[in-house]
This record gives sequence, structure tokens and C-alpha cells, in this order.
Amino acid sequence: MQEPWWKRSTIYQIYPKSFNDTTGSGMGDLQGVIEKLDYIKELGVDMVWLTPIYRSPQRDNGYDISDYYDIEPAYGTMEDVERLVQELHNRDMKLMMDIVINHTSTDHEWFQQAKTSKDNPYRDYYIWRDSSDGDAPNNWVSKFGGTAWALEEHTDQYYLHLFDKTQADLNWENNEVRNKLYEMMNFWAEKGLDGFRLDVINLVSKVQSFPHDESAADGQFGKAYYTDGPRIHEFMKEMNQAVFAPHNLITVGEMSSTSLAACQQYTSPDVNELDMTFNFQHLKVDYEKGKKWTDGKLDFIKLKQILSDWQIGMHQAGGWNALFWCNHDQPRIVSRFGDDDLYRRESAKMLATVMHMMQGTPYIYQGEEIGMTDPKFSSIEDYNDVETQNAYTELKELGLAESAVMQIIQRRSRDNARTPMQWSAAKNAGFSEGEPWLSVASNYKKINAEKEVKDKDSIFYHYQKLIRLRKEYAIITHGDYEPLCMDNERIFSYERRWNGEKLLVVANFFGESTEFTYPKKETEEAEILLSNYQDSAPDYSKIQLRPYEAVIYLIKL
Ligand code: TEU
Repeated sequence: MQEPWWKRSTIYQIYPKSFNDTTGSGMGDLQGVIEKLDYIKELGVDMVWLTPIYRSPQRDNGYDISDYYDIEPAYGTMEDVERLVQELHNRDMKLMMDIVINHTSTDHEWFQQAKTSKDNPYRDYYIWRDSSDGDAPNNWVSKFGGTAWALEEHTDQYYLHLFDKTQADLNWENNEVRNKLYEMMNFWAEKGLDGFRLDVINLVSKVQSFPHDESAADGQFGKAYYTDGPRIHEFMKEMNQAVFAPHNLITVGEMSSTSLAACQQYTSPDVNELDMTFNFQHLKVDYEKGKKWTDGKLDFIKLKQILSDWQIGMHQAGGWNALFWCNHDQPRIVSRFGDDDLYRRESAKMLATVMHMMQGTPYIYQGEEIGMTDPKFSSIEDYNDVETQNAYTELKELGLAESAVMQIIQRRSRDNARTPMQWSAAKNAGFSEGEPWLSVASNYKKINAEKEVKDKDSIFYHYQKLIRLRKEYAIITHGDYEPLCMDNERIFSYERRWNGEKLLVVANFFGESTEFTYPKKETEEAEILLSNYQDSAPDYSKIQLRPYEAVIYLIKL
């Protein structure tokens, strides 16, 4: 059976606010995206994921939607969206829109109506509860810090917000809410888009008793009562039938704090829920005691274990991973797990190789393909992100010194991914003629797309080759996965087998040379499909791996 096109594809994520500004507003815009489509096409990706562009007060940069049917004016108009769809399709690329349906902005008309009275027709679009002993209804906490409940004084009830207090959770138990959301998604599907990225979609089903959480070891009280909740699979199936199937849309669910078992079910081909899922377990292995706002260090063995468990588990279930290191919420991976100084090029290519040879659909976040790094701003004034600002306040209240707090902020802030795309060595890295909404990283003259595209040995062309390998070698799509050297503190190695072939990936994950010995007795003649060094050893039985050296071997069994 012909496998779905998206299993051999690569998807490019655009955060439009920071991508390309054509009006001098200091914010990127849709015309700016259109002007860079040939660059994206050159990379070789098949689809663009565009983060939210709907009307929004921008408290959470568009993940706080105030009108699903209108475009934030700073980005452009509905005609610009229609043109973007057309221009992508003209280039044989597709569009995935980001949709946020766990919550709306409190500026949304529905919430503005709901808050006016307890018997307003829209009241039950959101989740309201009375206070408990004069305090919040329960001890659930927001993912952005503090309580997950805000008091609406006029009607003297609290509403639930798992994120910022300006992001009120929708009540998915209300059939009318779900139907209004499906209607809206169909409106967008009829605009010609090809898929949806579904923001925190696994949080929409809450345990309706909203109990106190007596047991959250990680301090995220409430998480167990709304993550992969009681009706979630019912809702996913319903949404699939109402929206995805009728328009043949590709879907990826962002699954906050999910489990392998849940994602096996979400993406199992015969349950018709979602095509693939993002999970974040591999991006918490440098959190101290599972807490993000700490200065923990990479647990490399745990990283290998988690990625391998998901590869094996999803393969067994016939599920499908969204493969990624970076997105608009995560630090730049070359700063986080690689080397953003001496071995920036080698380590960026190594990280890409390790991820892209796995089973799943890879996602490349804007700037990852040119090795952009964290900006390491020195002052909290330089950071914009609401989660970062809240974390700064909480860390200072804990009594940490400013230098210790800023060390953590520099490592963890979501703004690390949101500095303007570095196009060239021109003013503001060619992003804008105006004052950028967020400062450009200071290394833009050294790291920019114009330089990368001129250099045939650049990170850009390494990504381009990885994307092409996926299209050329079916083993990358279909092969099984066997981890190798799991207890080795330096080497990430695995092999894929399918249809009489073996693909072997061997990567030195660190900056010191190390020796790899193939752990099985038989070694066959191998072809090097790609390496980040010019002269890697063709014999993989024993290899002296140089700093961050990563090699892909193909063996005909
Ligand atoms: O992210 C949800 C999510 O899990 C992350 O925000 C995570 O909780 C956070 O980065 C702390 O690690 C989605 C969007 O990607 C994010 O940009 C939004 O802020 C959030 O949902 C609310 O819509």
C-alpha cells in the first residue's frame, strides 16, 4: 500500500512574528513569508507550519486568539493568507496552520459575553467554579506559574486557565463549543490549507470533578486531571470525522506532558484520530528534578533511552512520531545540546543527522537550518515572553541572585527561539527596516542565511541532503530501530533494518574525540550516505570519531 506522502516529508516551522518584516513594523508578516518561499523550497521541505496569525492581543504571541476568523492586522489580511496558500501550492509545497482550541483569549467575544452573567448563553463555553474556602476552586497550577484559576469579580466565580490568565480554557464538555470549533476549522480547511498543528490538544478533556491534586511530584498540581483526559480519544475521533477526514488534512497534535501509550493510540492508523504527535520527554533531560527553570545539565543516557523507547514503541504500534529538536518554545538546540562556538557547524549537523534518520516526520524550526544560536541577552528587559517574565519573578522571589536567575533565563527562555531570523549581515540581519519587536542575536553577521546558501559545506546543505535521503531511501521511513552502545557516555548510535538493508548511524555527541567499536561481530561492506566530515572511515567496525562526528552508513545485507 502506498504510504501517506507525509511519512517521507519534512516540515518547516515558521514563527511569522520573527521571520521577515516587509512593512518596517518590526514584526514579521505574511508578505515576508511569501518573499522567502524560494529559500524554503531550496531547502527541500514539503510543507510549512505557520504558528498562529489570527487576531490576538499578543499576550502569548498569538496563542491567545480573540477572533478565529480574522487575521492579526500586523501580519496582513485574509487575501495575504489566500495568496500564501496559492504561492505554496505553486511550488508544490503545502500549508499547515496552527490552531489553538484548548483556550481563547479573554478578549474573545465569547469570553466577553460569558463574563457578563452566570446565565449568559456563552457562560458554559468556559470553565467556571465557585471559590473553595474563599480561595481558588482547587490547587491546580498554571503552566506559566501561579494558580490556574482567575477570579472574575463581577459574577464572583473563578475561570480556569492552564496557561496565562488571559487565556481562558474552553469547556469541551459543551457540544455547542465543539461544533463551533469544528465549523471554524472547516472554514479554514475550505481556504485550501493542507493540515493543522493542534496546540496542546491533549489537554481539552478535564476530569469534571476538578479535584484537589494531592500527589503532583513535579509540583504541576492538576496535570494528572487534564492531560490525556477521560474523553480525549472520543473528542479526537469526533474532530477527525467532522474536519480532518472530509478535507483529507494532515494533523499533528502537540501533546503536553503526554505518554507513549497515549500517543500510540492517537496515531495508530486504524483509530482515525491524528496522523502524528509531538511529545517533549526528550527535551526535559536537562531539567533538574523535572523542573524547567533550573540550571540542570544534559543527561545523555536518559536522552538516548527516551528517544529509543519512543522509536521502538511507536514502530511497534504503527504510530507516527513528529521528530524535532527545536520549535518556538524551545532553546536553540546547537546551544542546548551542541556547541554554539568552536564546533557549531559540526555539532549542528550531528544533531540533525541523529534526529532525521529516525522513523517519523522531521520538523525544522526557522533558523535551525543555519545553526542559529541562543542570544544570551544579559538583562530581563531584553526578554519578551510571558512565561519567561513570570519565571524571572518567581526565581527572584525564591531569593536567587540576579546572575543565577539570568543564567537560567538565558538557557530556558522561549525567546531563545524567537529572535529575528538572520537573513544577512545587513541591518537587523535583514529581518526588518524598523525596530525589531525582539532584539536580533549579536552574531548575525557571522550566522545568516545568505552566508549559508553560498557555502556548499554549510549546515543548510546538510539539512537539504538529509531531506533528500528521506525521499530516496525507504528504509528511513519503514525500517525498525535498534539502539547500540546505550551505556556509552559519548556516542549516540542506532541501526535501522528493512528489506535486506541496514542503515547505521554513529554519532559522537560531544566535543572530544572518542572511539566507536561496532558491538556485533559481523560487519559488511558499507557505503557512507552522509557525514559531517569530508573523510569519515568507510569501515565502521572501529572508528576514531572526531568532535561531533556523525556518519550514516548503508549496508546491503
Ligand atoms: O505550548 C504548550 C506547552 O506545552 C509549552 O508552552 C510548554 O508548556 C512551555 O513551553 C513550558 O515548557 C503551546 C504553544 O506551543 C505555546 O507557544 C503556547 O504558549 C502554549 O501552548 C499555550 O497556547
